[in-house]
Amino acid sequence: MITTVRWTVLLLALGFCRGLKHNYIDDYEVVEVEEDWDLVFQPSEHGSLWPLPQKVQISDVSFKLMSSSFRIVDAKQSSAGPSCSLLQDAYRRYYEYMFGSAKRQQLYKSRRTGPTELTELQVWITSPDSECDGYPSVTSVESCECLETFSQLVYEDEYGTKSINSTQINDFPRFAHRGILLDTSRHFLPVKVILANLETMAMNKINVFHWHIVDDPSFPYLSRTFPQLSRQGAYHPYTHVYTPADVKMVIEWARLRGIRVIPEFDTPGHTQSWGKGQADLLTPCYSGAKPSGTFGPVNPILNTTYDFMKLFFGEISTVFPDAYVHLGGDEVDFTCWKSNPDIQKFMEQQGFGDDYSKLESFYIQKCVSHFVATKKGYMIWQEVFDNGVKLKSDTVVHVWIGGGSNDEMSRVTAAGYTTILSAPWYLDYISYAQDWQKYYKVEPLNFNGTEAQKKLVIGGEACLWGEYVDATNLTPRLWPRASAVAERLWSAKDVTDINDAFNRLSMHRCRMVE
Ligand code: CP6
Repeated sequence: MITTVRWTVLLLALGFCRGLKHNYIDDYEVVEVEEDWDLVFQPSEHGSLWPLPQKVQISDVSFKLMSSSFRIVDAKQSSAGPSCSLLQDAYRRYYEYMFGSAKRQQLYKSRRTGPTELTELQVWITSPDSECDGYPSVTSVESCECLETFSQLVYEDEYGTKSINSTQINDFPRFAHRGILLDTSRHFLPVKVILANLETMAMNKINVFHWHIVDDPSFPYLSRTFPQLSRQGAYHPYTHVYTPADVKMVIEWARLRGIRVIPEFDTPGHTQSWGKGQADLLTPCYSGAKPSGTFGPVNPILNTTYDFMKLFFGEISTVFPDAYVHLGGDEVDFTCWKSNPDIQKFMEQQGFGDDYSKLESFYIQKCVSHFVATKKGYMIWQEVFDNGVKLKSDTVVHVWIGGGSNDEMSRVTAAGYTTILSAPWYLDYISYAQDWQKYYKVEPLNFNGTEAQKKLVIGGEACLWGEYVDATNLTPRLWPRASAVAERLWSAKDVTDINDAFNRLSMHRCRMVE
């Protein structure tokens, strides 16, 4: 079932994977490595499928696939036809993915088809209103990510002949929201790097690209309404920005692969770069009685702040088609607010006492109430919920603090909010050896709560923050580590066999490298 070529690649990879259990130094302490990471590759009964389908039965009956005769076509009964460019594009992509570029096809042009040859993959879309021209959403029917699965079943012998075994599959995702966060502020990521990783996300059936597009260090988003934000706030005003055309390209590339793009414009903290192009947006910090010349979070006491946010998020809601925008709200540092006499006065007037989280809530509350006009839903980091902000009932609370199973999930779902989990999946944290196993072993519903509460967990996201990641190391840091999260969020709860996962993941990794 496995080609010589693949075996060669695998053995090379295994050279790294195998090795010795030993001690290493971590924070000046000798730590015993406990992960069972020295697994030895054996072919899995599930081939190289990743993430594992809900139900799969691979038989011994195999069929040959010839590039000259094999076609992916619409089934006669399909509700989607040739006008569905999304599907036609996927057929072309997966054909090339399985057989390589068009030139090689010519070689076998005259071959006749044989009895054990598979000549057609018929794609039968049964939902009446197919989502060809629309954008994917949290309610999209995904039971047919079948082209990816089909292509993963195709294997090659040593002469390059492709085959596929007769296989029964019934598949659907366990969680609807399966995301990856990329951070384009700490380091700018060229569009082609983003596109390449969207392609890899599709190979892992990841369906949300959480685009943490701006933050303290830089503002690469080119706003039509406020072009000075990136002109002043980007690392470079022309080369390190995402133009409206770039953003469109990313969104369309993602759409064709069934991936939603959820942008995050994080406020009121993490906004240093916004202040460079927008006067009076940030709070002036004080040193004693005088402004120190430095700035803190967004200034929550000025009307001009809210006028700006209304216009800015008005633009964002038209540029990004997804039904959700991430409004951030994490890690607000109160030091600067505390130092500013105007803010102190405002706190007194409002009766907030010394509780600056009330001021933060005041700001977010005003923002979200303006945001309602955009008719979009919003996601927020967990602090916003923790601070007691009144949120729309369809708000998604993003849990990121506390590692593995944690009480925050209980609290958020007890309050009736939908939630996604990132706390155990911080891929910017690196450690020795196969840490994918740590991500793989997470059970997202492992918290105290009723069945109704568990239903509110719509998925999770692997976060790759960009402090130490740029175009040179992003791909190897993300893959195959994020694949572990992808399978946890797609496959059935009882898919926990680490050996089987290792065997499939080894081959899946080779496929991604290819
Ligand atoms: N940037 C932003 C970050 C982080 C967060 N928000 C972050 C915090 C702690 C760790 C990793 C990343 N770099 N905007 C928190 C959501 Cl360990």
